[in-house]
Amino acid sequence: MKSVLILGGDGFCGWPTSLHLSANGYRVGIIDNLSRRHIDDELGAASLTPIASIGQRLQAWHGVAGQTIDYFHIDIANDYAGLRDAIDSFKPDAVVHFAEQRAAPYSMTNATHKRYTVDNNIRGTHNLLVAISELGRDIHVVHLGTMGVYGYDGSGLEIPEGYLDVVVKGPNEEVYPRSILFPTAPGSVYHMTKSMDQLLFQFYARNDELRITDLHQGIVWGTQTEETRLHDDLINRFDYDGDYGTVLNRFLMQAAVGHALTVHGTGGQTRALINIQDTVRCIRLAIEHPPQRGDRVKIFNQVAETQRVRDLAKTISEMTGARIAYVDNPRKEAAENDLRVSNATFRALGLKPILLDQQLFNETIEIVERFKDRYNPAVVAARSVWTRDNKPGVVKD
Ligand code: NAD
Ligand code: USQ
Repeated sequence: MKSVLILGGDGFCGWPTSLHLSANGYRVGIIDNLSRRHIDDELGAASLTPIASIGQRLQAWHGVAGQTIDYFHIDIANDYAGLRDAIDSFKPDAVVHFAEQRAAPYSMTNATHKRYTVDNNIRGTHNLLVAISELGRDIHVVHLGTMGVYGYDGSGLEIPEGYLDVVVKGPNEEVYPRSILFPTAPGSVYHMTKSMDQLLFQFYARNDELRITDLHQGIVWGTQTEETRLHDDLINRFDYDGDYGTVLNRFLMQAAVGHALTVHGTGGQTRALINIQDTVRCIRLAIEHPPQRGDRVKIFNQVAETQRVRDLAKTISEMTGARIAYVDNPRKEAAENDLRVSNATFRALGLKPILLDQQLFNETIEIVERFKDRYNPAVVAARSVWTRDNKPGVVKD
């Protein structure tokens, strides 16, 4: 039986991934310091779905699946010895690393959040790599990166999977072909930490021959997966607040409670999306297709499709009758962009991506309807601004 440690296994992507792997014959352990639950308290926001404590979650899983998932309460950024000892005792074949501060708006609010995001994300990633290197173990690291490392504008180019093949001309017309990391263009402090992670991976793959896969994932939407549906205590989190709520889930939530859909600026931003059910499938595929020792970092784009924000709003508005509000854009980002992204690797591995679909929208809206008495209108507006010139994304009338 293969063993997998899931760092950040209490979070939105990590929890359903832990259950999916446990359901499919893996021995699973979770490391999480529950910092996301503390950030909920700090922001006065909570998942719309009532999430059980980590203890109740694990007990419920044992009840429905008969499987045990081990839990280690460790801060991977600040407790190096704890992390190393957990890896040493659990002896995983693979580690999936989700344990980072992942909200771009949260990372841009103020100096404290900027510093926390960099300290937490970079130290956590580096501690993981050093621990594996110090232990001398051959463990496959699967990391969740983001589409945002590329920026979102290929200017007609289909964004490749991590590397760009270039030819540099010398002074005497000689040519030097190279394969380089796609130049990064992060749009927030959070996205910048994912760009910096890439260099840490490149170094440890070369120097220590660690086997590393970096998954550049698009915006995740949806809530439940096959496994989280099995018991109310397994329910996944659903964020809709101005910091952690992502665009499509926010729009679905806003439609269900009668709030106008908050399109930032013109809504001309084009982004990549993926359903949470596909996230968990992709992680399993990545674990099952590791690089060899000495290989360069494998980079896959974990996306299903691209969509323009105003088109998402239009689709949901036509489906539900919700009003669209074009609000000030709190972010410094291109008002309009085109985006084409290759997802050739996951397709070749057999992924048939879930595309935006009315039935799945309805399922998400049903979840929202079920828990809408927990909805807190005070946390909906996006108040974190990228620069002094930006204004919060507040609906004015
Ligand atoms: P999340 O905030 O729900 O989960 C992250 C988990 O990591 C939380 O449970 C948190 O407590 C834990 N964590 C954070 N710092 C930690 C530390 N120092 N030590 C131990 N645990 C720590 O986020 P998510 O939406 O599940 O995202 C998971 C990963 O996937 C992130 O790295 C994110 O960048 C990436 N990702 C997410 C999306 C998305 O739309 N949600 C899209 C692309 C990439
Ligand atoms: N947006 C709106 N209205 C809203 C919320 C967002 O118009 O109410 C716009 C934003 O301005 C942005 C786009 O929608 O142009 C996407 O915003 P988002 O909050 O859905 O996503 P983002 O901040 O990019 O971050 C999310 C996750 C992050 C992950 C990233 C993948 O929080 O962890 O890395 O998606 S990606 O965007 O592909 O880089």
